[in-house]
Amino acid sequence: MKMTFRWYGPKDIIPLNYIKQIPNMSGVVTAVYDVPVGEVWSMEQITHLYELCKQNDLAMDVIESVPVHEDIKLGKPNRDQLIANYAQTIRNLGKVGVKCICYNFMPVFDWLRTDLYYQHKDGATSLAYCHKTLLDLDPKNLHLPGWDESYTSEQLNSLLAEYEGMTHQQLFDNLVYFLNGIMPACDETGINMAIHPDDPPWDMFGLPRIITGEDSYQKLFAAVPNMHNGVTFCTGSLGAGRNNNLIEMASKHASRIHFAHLRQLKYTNDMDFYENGHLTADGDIDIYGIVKALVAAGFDGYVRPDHGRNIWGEDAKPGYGLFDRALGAAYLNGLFEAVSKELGK
Ligand code: DNO
Repeated sequence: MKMTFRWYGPKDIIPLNYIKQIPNMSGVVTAVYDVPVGEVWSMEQITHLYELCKQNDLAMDVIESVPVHEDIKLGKPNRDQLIANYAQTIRNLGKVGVKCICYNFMPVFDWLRTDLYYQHKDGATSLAYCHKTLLDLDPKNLHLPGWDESYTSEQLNSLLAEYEGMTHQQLFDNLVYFLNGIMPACDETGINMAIHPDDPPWDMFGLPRIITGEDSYQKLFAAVPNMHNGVTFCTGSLGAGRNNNLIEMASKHASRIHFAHLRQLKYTNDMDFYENGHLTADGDIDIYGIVKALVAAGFDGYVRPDHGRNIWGEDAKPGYGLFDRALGAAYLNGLFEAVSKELGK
């Protein structure tokens, strides 16, 4: 396992050397943030980021994310050019030794939460999701917590209209078309693609979501058997789907799990949850069991602590403070060490 930490580039308030001070931290997971989606990331931008990491003795093996243009998800005629651009970004990233790219294929919205400052009794805050609150929102006039509002209402309306009537199968076919288009670049560079599950793993505002659990994994690997077609195993996203058996999935798909996001959820009813510290006892996700399943199955990919709480007065980007993620990393390090020794791995 290689422990990593998400870093939002030079504008992140967390300095790289603080990240380096976390025990066993091998590298950061980052991205070039100032390129419009669909354009090629230049060598100059990539090298700049790479050098910053290197100066702090941190690897930049994992990119999260190279975003996929909506026209690729929609299967529009200009997708071939956009896919060629994506493949060029993969080749450019390969030149500085990147090994893994995390991406998602969620239409329009990425992860969705209804509260970024859910209050815990001890004064900590964390992200939370309430399905009823979400249903009451108007997708055409959204001001969601965490939503970056990069679309104007007009743009959002016309984008949502373009997706109208799109089936799960059509979206899936567009994903397969995209993957087949970029696999040659992955074969050349050795870069693994790691699709992030839909978060939460159910349809939103009538938009199809297709990476939600075991069935999606089977379908995805059957459609594109190339081993560079893998996943980001996000326990928080998959774990929100109450039917997903994460231990079974981890053990069955370890060779396709190029990257693992390990985090905790506490269910509050059938669909709702809040996030918590990483400890197994602090929620409904068996982090210990999942780590054990991964190690037993020979997992040797990248891991990062995922969303943490805001604690100790830190005023951080929700989910992405230093303190609780560092505690998460320390806890995960301990689990991996204990389990690996116990299993003789
Ligand atoms: C949220 C993240 C996601 C993830 C993307 C990957 O905290 O896990 O935004 O980075 O879905 O493309």
